[in-house]
Amino acid sequence: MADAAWDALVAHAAVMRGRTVRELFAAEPDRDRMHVEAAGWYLDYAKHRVNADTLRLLLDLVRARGLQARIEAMFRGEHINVTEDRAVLHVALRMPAGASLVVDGVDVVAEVHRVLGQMSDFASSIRDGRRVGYTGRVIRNVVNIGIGGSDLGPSMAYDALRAYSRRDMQFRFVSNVDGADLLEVVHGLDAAETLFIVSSKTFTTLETLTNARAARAWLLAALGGDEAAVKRHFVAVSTNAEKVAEFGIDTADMFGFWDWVGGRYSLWSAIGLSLMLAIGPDNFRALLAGAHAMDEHFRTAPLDANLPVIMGVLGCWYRDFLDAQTQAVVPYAQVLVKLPSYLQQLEMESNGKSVRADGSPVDAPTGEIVWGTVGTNGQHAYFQLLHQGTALVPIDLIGFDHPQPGHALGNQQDLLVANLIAQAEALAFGTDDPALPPYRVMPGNRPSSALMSSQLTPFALGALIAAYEHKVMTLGTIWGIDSFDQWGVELGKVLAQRVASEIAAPGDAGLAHDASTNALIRRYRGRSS
Ligand code: G6Q
Repeated sequence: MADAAWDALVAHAAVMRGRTVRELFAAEPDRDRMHVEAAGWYLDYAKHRVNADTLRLLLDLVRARGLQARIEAMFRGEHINVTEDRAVLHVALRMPAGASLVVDGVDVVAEVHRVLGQMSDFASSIRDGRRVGYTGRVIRNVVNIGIGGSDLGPSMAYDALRAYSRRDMQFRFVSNVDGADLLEVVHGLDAAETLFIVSSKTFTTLETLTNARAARAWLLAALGGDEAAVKRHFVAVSTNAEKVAEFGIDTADMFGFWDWVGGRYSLWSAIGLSLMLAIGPDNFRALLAGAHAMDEHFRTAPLDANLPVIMGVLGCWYRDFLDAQTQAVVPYAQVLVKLPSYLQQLEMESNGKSVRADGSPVDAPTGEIVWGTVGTNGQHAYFQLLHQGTALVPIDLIGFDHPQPGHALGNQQDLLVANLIAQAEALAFGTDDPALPPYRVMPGNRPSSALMSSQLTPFALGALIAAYEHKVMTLGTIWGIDSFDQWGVELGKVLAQRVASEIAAPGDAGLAHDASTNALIRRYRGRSS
């Protein structure tokens, strides 16, 4: 994009490409000042291939692209999701009771707290055994049925916060239309003690509705076939009351949300009901409070002390000026095992776009390919490429000072954190021994951030996820794209329908795809039984 701020970065990158992290530390020994704190998180970005000039130029760019005005527009409820003509208000989902945000004549914060109250009452009635199943048995198993944004958030957060959950209850998540997923999830569960939460914003998603119908059949087969059992064992999270009623779920047991909540931004809404059932309403509100603290920081902190903005501009630096294609996320916390997948959706669905919001094509690379697994496991696998491969991969290393309640075991936390710190150092500085043969040389100059917090509490998790959400918005603003639509994913929702009907249809007439697709359909139809 031809503008002064961008051109200045192009020129600066030509110089910085030739400079190593080792040289940058030699020139600026006080690089430990390159950190920022927000909502209980400490971000160390000193080991990046940037200096003070780089940061200044990147912040000039976000200023030139109008980030602050866009943040204010989001918080005012303007329709910044232009292709769907919708407001983007996941930040309203974590505003405290008593705050007010009026959009199109409706106080959305009041609405949010009404639903939060409904969720809390329901969760409490299940958790303390007041609301029982069809046969009068207490509910001990909760199964969330949803996919994409209606699955990844609650299942990631449940894993992350299991230390805070009801240990005498089971929480499971089914998403894939592969029958193996549902069958394994219900395996060993007693239907009389099982609650299904059908989570679907549209209540039309093929995978979720197919699984919900199969779960209903499983339940009815186990409980004698009385349709009345469905109302005792199924609740819905959706924006579509008509479809929910059609399914046989009492709309009094429907937990609503709004079109201004995007699927991948919906963990904070009623989509988090399964999580609330697991960790309880107070912990769920602490999660929201953590996210809100990060929201306030993002909205008010100066750009050079703004944690999500720093994360965003670093992403832009590598993607657009140093030719990196991917971003690794490595949490040093086993319970964050699903965080890389969650962030994969958040970042890639939001910023995997090649036209700007005004319809014009982008003229610089957008969208980071996000991947990773937990440390230390990754160190025994793909870290080889990170240390000695040819690809430039910026890495987020995420860690905690203390284990979660009940997870302390000897000095294992010290070892975990020692690994995080040692990897960051080795990636940045490599080996410095001229006697080593070439295959043992670690070149270093591999950038990473360390994101540290005291403990993985609900508050800390909320703040972390919100930081990534705002990183995504920062990047989307630089690139001028709509980070809140997902037309490529929408396409996937209709693509299979035609092939599924052709697979089911007898005879070969009417197959009008390309030769390869036709052959695959014929081959599958002709499979031996
Ligand atoms: C998220 C996406 C997508 C969506 C799922 C489920 O931003 O739009 O992952 O969440 O396709 O959609 P439903 O909740 O409507 O079933």
